[in-house]
Amino acid sequence: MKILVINGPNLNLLGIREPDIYGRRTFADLLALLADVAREENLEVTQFQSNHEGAIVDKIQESLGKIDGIVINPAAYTHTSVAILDALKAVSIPAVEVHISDVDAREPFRQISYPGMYCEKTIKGMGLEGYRQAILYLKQTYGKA
Ligand code: CA2
Repeated sequence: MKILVINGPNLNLLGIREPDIYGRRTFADLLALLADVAREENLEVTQFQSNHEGAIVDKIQESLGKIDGIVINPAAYTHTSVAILDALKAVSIPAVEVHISDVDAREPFRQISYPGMYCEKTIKGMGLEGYRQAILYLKQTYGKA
């Protein structure tokens, strides 16, 4: 099973600033976690991070026919991007949204998610472990027995 993990703007800075909100684990730690899950669960997991909305839309479009499940943390684009929502709808690949922080406990503007309107599930406030949970959900729901 092929899973694509997409990370939006500034997530490459994880661990460098705002540890009170996003924790002390770095982006490199996230990549290591994804590699561990892939090995343990016998999955092909690829990761794409971009600070550009159009690049994320392009990546979702390119996934058609190649990827079985998408895990997406759209970061700030969560709260603004109809384009990412439309791309997810267009390819119709099962998707799970992840947020490292508990967005519901933060500013009101973080409580709307456009990509989340397509995603089957949203995991929030679990730190980097949320990515593991999202991948396991996709494997359990869509992986071959
Ligand atoms: O909690 C999450 O995962 C978020 O998607 C993170 C986004 C934020 O805009 C969303 O509301 C919730 C921000 C990612 C920025 O990450 C940084 C990491 C280190 C230092 C500064 C920003």
